Amino acid sequence: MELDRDQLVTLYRLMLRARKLDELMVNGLKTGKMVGFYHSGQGEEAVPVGACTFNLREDDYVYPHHRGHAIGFTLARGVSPKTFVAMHYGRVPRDVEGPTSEQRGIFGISGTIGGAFPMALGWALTAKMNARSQVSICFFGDGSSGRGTLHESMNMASVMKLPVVWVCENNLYGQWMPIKDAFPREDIADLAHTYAMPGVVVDGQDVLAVHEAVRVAVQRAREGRGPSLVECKTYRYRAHAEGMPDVSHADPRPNEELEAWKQRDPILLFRNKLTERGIFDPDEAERIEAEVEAEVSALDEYAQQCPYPEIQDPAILDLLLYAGGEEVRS
Ligand SMILES: Cc1ncc(C[n+]2csc(CCOP(=O)(O)OP(=O)(O)O)c2C)c(N)n1
Ligand SMILES: [Mg+2]
Repeated sequence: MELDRDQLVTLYRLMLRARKLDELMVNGLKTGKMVGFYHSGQGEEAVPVGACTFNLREDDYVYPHHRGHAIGFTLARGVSPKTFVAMHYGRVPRDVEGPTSEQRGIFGISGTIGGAFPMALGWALTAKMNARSQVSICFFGDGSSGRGTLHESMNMASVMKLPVVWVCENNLYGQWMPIKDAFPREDIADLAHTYAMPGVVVDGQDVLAVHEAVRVAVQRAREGRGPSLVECKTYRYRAHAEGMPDVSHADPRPNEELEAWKQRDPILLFRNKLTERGIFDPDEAERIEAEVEAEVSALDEYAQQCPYPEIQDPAILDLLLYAGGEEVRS
């Protein structure tokens, strides 16, 4: 289905917003504004934005991937980023308008990778029992493709013809493990054959390709025809995680590989496409970029005005001091 001009521009704006907010987090870690650690999603924005923005209904269930701490997913679901920024700064969000993540079917992420599969399966079962054509969409990394939970859940979803769409965000590595050393086939989408469902591989840097593949899979699920698997080949620009004191491993990824993927940046590719197709007016891309930068710096200001939580538990206070600095104590 063709997206109209406004929809195309929206996809562009959402990817850019996700990128700039991710950069804010990475910088926030360096300056001590942000507490804890962070798994950057830079380079992978086309997956959440392409998959979730125009394919889902408000009452669908979404299990996001952890990169960018799900910012691309919540933005695509129309959730205000105020909560994301404030909470990453260790603050209590205030004056948040619009739907919460929960009201858009996002109920958090498990710290244990592989936990996604049975949760999404359960929501798909709920969707089927509700009989309102809802779908459950589950994002996972290549690194969890060896988890037993994946196989149990894919099997059961197929046997029961549950309305679930499995989307693999394959960035070729699970932490420091190259997927080629951990999975015996080239494509994770090949698992679809075993579990008797359609499986496709798409260019995860192409937001329209992701949108279209997920659209087909969602439609199939809504029509009661069961699950599908969509694999998006993508790449992360930054370390597995940053801000973690114990991350001492060297990044095994060759520099040339990283540089080659950066040439196919999802935002850059889409910007070129929209310019070539005459969708963008001459100055539009620059104007959008300036607007998004202004929004993000307003969010930065906003979050710094939000209060710290009342902390009663000395163990939590110690943890925050360790991660965030002395300011928390006052
Ligand atoms: C069961 C489990 N094992 C290990 C970890 C530590 N861990 C967190 S993310 C990650 C890598 C996951 O790789 P992948 O699924 O490919 O996602 P990516 O981080 O590459 O986006 C690992 C090993 C974990 N959270 N849960
Ligand atoms: Mg991975």
